[in-house]
Amino acid sequence: MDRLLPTAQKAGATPICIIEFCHRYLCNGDIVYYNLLMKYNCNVVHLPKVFSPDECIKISNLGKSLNAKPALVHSPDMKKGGVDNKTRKSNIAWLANDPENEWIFTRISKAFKDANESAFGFDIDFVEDIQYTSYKRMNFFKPHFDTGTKQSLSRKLTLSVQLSEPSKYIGGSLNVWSIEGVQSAMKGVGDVLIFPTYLRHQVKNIYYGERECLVAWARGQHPFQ
Ligand SMILES: O=C(O)CCC(=O)C(=O)O
Repeated sequence: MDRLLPTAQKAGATPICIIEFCHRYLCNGDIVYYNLLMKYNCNVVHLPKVFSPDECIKISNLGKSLNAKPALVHSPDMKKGGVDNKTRKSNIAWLANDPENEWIFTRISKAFKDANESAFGFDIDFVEDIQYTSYKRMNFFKPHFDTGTKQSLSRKLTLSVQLSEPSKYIGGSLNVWSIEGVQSAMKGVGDVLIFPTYLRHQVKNIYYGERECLVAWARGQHPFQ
């Protein structure tokens, strides 16, 4: 541990803060994340009203037309993902980057670019297919990371767009463990949260109604390692 302190100091973070964070929240064997937290900042960026309410209704209708299926869970030792109702319960569908969806990709790419320039400075050059997600009553996504498996090591940033009116559901907060503590995504329609994929995050249980969102990831050529 002492060996790593100078790296943290060079990175400008408070070492005690990072070490406490890593000890409390990262699992055994997560030295890769530990090193990442040292190397990169742990900011989260809130961008209000990236999509208008009408646009969110349009995206919600599009998502509903896609016949969303139960979401899978991936872990480093799994070849293929599988359904794991103890870790993740929600339905998802994928939006391909085709001409019909271009306006959504353009807006999301701009949000990534703005946040990256102001807060992260990662090398990012590509937005994956976008995930439409619907959480109904008693759905959730337990604490997890969005990078770590071989396929996801070049994923740098996660973005979530709130599509549902906050009055339409109870629960369902998106919480991210940043270096400053747990941060909750704003719940306004069209609000966006962006954070590094190596930060632990969760979606709390929904007690009533439905929460819909879009989740997108920006990749860069050089994987986190
Ligand atoms: O529902 C969200 O806003 C985030 C979902 C999430 O954590 C994920 O898909 O990795």
